[in-house]
Amino acid sequence: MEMASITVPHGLILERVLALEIVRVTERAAVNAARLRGRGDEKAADQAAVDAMRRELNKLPIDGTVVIGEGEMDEAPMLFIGEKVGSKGGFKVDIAVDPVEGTTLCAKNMPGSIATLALAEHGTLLHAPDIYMDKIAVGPGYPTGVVDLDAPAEENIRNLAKAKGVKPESITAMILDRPRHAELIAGVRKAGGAVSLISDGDVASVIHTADPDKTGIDIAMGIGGAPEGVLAAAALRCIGGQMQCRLVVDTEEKQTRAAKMGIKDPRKKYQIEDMVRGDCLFAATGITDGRMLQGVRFDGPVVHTHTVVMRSISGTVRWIKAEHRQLDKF
Ligand code: VTB
Repeated sequence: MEMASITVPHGLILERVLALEIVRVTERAAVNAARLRGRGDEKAADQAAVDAMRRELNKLPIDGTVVIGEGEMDEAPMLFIGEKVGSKGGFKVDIAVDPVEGTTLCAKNMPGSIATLALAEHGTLLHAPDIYMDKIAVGPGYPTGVVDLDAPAEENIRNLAKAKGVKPESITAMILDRPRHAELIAGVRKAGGAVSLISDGDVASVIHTADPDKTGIDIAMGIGGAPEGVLAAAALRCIGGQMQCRLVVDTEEKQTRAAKMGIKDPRKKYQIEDMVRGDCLFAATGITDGRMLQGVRFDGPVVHTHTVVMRSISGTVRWIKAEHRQLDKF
């Protein structure tokens, strides 16, 4: 009997396969972290997710290097920067991980915690130190430069509203609830916009901008972690949208750290293509319920997970709801 065949260009086979394989990685990290939801122990939840992620990454046919991870040096228990993962011998890739984005959200069982990772061609991801990064992001469909990291918040809200064809009152900005954002928040409100404050989890806030009708979020703004900035850029590279970022290098010590990671101009204004220079895959699984992803649900012998996975090469976004019955795999 003749076997049916699927025609996939040779160079894309692995990447297409990996798009589904990385779902297993974030699913398992999310389930392991979710078991520790609401226990007040951020470290334990993070470690559980890291262990699951590492175990699953090591099963993939990749020669992977963690470039955005949990520690800047050889911090053995975590997925540290420079750590090699995968069954080796395969596709050479760089990996950005945040096994629990929003560890506090998970520890307090509050909405918005996700397990996330991005995988890209080797040498194409920005090696960002774990310092702050100023960010601004909007979803697809707007003219290039509709908002600008260096423009006042009022101007950005007004320009975005104009481009969307609505009044500034219909624009909602998602911002981390931090004292450092007092001026930014005031600026958005002064222009007439609404502010949706979050206590953690600014990777998700950037992704929300890609689907404002569903999430209610038009723009993500403010200072968060640089590693989270690179992960969010990978997601937007897949779904479209605009993002501008700049590292906050305000001490000599940070400047040295940035330089050590190969950053020549610490004041550089990054566009998405500067942070993710080639094709990438991005996946996120909900740990706790959020605006876009449901959290892990434990239902007797069945565990439910909700994942989004994206590929930049095709722009395909898949929402995967999984029911897991073989629970020893976690
Ligand atoms: C953000 C947020 C993260 O850190 O990057 C934030 O996305 C920034 O740091 O979930 P501060 O908490 O110091 O403001 C997190 O909240 C935690 O990593």
